[in-house]
Amino acid sequence: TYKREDVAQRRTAISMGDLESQIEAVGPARGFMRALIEGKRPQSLSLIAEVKKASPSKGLIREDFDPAFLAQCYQAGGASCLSILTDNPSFQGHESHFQAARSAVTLPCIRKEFLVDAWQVTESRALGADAILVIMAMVDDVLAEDLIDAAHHYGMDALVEVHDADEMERALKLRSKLIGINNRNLRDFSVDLKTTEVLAERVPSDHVLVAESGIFTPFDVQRLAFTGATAMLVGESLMRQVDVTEATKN
Ligand code: IGP
Repeated sequence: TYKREDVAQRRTAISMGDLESQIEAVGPARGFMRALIEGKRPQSLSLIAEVKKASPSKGLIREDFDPAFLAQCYQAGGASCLSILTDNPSFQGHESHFQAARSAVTLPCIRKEFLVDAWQVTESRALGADAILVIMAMVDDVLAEDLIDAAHHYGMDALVEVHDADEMERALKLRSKLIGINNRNLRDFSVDLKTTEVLAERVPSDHVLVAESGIFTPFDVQRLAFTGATAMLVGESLMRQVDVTEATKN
């Protein structure tokens, strides 16, 4: 609900005309889903590397937090796409983090934000977003479809995030072919890579699958590569490294 109030406030502060000229200025969306497919290597996964300062479960993750620098490290390390948190206060993110990170690289970037209104999709594009996140646990099917339609209208991709079989079933009826399985349970923050292993079986081969959260070791990656996933979304384990470029390479 804090998100709805937040959105209502920003919506009155920013005119549609301003957003449209910002959209002109950021240039066309970079192909997010396409980059994930092209970045996939045999027996491995393409990487969406996340710029994440803090999380609700772990608190502050990285002290020296410079979104533009981190984005450059990720690009130099071979990531295919970036994910940048804008949510505040839970993740200590900010819209400016997104803009700084994206303008420092050429990689497609997803805005990691809790979307509760299609207006936020327009706002995301104005910030430069190449993709948006649709969390099935937070939206009904009508809103989910609205968010996806709005994303596609602006040439963006929509990553539809699920955590259980019921959400997966709903997600597969939607118009986006990009599905994310979150290994983290948003209720108690526990993570289990089995979530991807079990739910991946339901994903048809014309969809692109992203395994999200709780990925730390090369063994984790290997395990997920067997599920048919195309990509992985990694935040914390990279954010905790001193040399982010080197860590991204591994
Ligand atoms: C990254 P991790 O465990 O590697 O830091 O997880 C990403 O999957 C996680 O930040 C995430 C997320 C979300 C954050 C997945 N879905 C939805 C905010 C909102």
